[in-house]
Amino acid sequence: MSAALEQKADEQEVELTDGFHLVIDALKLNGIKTIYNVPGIPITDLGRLAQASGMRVISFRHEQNAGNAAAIAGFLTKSPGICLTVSAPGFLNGLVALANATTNCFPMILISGSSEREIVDLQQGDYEEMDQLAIARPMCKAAYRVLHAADIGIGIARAIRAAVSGRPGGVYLDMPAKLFGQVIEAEAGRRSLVKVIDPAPAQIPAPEAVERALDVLRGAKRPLIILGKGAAYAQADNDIRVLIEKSGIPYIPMSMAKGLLPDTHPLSAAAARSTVLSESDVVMMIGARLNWLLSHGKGRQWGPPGSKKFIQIDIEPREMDSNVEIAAPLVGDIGSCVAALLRGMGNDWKQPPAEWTQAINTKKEQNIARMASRLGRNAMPMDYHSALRVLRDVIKERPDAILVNEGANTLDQARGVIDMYQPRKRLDVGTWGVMGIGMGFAIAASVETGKPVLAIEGDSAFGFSGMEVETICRYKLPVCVVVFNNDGIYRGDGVNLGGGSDPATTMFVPGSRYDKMIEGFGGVGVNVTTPDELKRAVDTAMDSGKPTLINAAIDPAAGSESGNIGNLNPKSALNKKAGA
Ligand code: OXT
Ligand code: ADP
Ligand code: MG
Repeated sequence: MSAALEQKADEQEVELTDGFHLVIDALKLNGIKTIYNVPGIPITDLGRLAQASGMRVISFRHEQNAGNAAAIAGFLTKSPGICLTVSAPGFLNGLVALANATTNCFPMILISGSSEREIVDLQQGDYEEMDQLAIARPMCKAAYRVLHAADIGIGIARAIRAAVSGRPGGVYLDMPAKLFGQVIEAEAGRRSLVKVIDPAPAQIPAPEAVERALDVLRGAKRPLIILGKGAAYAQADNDIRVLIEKSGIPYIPMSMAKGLLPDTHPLSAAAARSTVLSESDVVMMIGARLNWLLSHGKGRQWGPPGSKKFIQIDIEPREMDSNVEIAAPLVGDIGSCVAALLRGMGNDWKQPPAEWTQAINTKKEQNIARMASRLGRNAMPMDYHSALRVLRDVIKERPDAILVNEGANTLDQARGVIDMYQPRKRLDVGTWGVMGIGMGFAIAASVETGKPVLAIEGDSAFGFSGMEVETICRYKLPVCVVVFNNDGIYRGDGVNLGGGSDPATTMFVPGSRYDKMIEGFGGVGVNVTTPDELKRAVDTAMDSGKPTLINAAIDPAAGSESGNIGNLNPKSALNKKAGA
């Protein structure tokens, strides 16, 4: 505090505030109710004071998990999730989540305390010294530093607007330690705060772009709609459903768009994925990018070159033509674009030819029958399908539960087997296929929605964030974690090609008991070896709402290398021992 301000405060009893309180006031003014953090220098008091002010502050064991929690909170609510970390190492731990949020178009703000600018810039070796702003900048949508308490309001306003407007993403806000202790007059502080008006303004599509898209759609004989997680994020659920049903166009949901319409919807072509991708003549993407998950819109999967026209609805103009030519770019927010399409369709829309929908139904029936026969087998030890059959039933019986899912086989098989019935109920590894989102996503899903959470985790995937079961127990969250324990990454029967006594690189301790972990924190641990035991244990957990971890023993030989994306896994042609 300056000497002059101190004297004035003493003499006139002027009310004062400081950096800590201004950050909290600025967040609260903008409707932010929760902070996901790991305490430490210089932000310990920020978390404490935020809790004292009535905010919910969830303290994690590792910043990456706090960051993942903030990111998925952003996806679920359309308001930026806040992650708070200490300087250098804490900041770096949070950075993976910030970069992942940006890649997935989830709005979040990483607020990190940092060391003193004067010392950092001269590289004089401050406590946890690092030029965090420079490091964060290429990893996120925007990065700002606040040096003066009077700028905190504007700094947080800029961060919020940057996170949620246009294509959502991650924002970094650097707050040097000294900032928190800066004292100013409370009235000046109040005046400096900014309530962001209309943080994510509607982006209305151009009428001619809407007409162009409708023209291409009208000309289609074999149309297809692809719903991506942008469509789930947009919360235009009803209009999207009406668009699909009124147009009669079959659709496939990308993984996190499952449930936008119930997966059992007659127009879902998810079970005829290859057929619709290769044989469609017009494809309309709604909030889905033509990235690796869609083979970049070209190649064998998409049928002969030139056999398709693409329509793309996206808020980001530069997404258009990023991989293939987009015949009808529809730039705008999904809510506005879908509403405009619905208005333009009129009342005499012609549904796609019956041959197209019949061909899809035939393929669907074949794949569903194939899946049914795999689900019907009662393998012992359990394989993925026998375990997933009962978890499919759990979600059918409890459609408002949130499903978190990561792993390789555990991810790919669960995505196909478990039908989702409501929007934004399936949260998974997203665009990067990143392991480690599990417990952070589960915690935030529970905190933000109050709904029960079922996390289906590969044993490797779980290991990336497993320590957070303590956090789940500490906050008594209704989270049931099922670890698909096949003793390793992809499979549990790897061999050491060198012949030594070390285990193979992809192996874990065989027969591990992950259920024991949660018992140490007062949660419920259950070990299961049959589908019946698994169903009983999950039902009990979901009924009780008690933190539970179920160790489900899966046949170590049941999985395949890299799950469904083995084609992306390079193999050495010289490695004869690996059978290449
Ligand atoms: O149409 P056709 O005939 O082709 O059939 C398709 C559908 O029509 C049909 N289908 C159905 N049939 C009947 N009924 C229904 N309901 C139905 N639904 C669909 O099924 C087929 C297939 O359909 P699908 O699944 O839709 O289509 P497909 O072809 O698979 O789709 C392509 C993709 C690309 C869209 C899809 O595969 C996809 O979304 N994939 C995502 C894959 C992904 O992201 N994987 C995670 C990354 S793998 C790897 O990187 C791992 N690592 C390395 C690592 C990572 N990732 N991160 C970090 C920080 N460090 C390291 C690690 C360590 S995974 C991993 C751990 C793995 O071990 P775990 O122990 O955790 O897990 P386990 O493997 O279980 O041991
Ligand atoms: P998926 O992995 O499900 O295919 P992606 O993450 O690749 O989905 O794509 C999501 C797309 O949605 C991004 O290109 C993003 O710009 C877009 N998007 C996100 N929110 C909106 C919105 N409200 N309106 C329009 N587009 C959006
Ligand atoms: Mg495994």
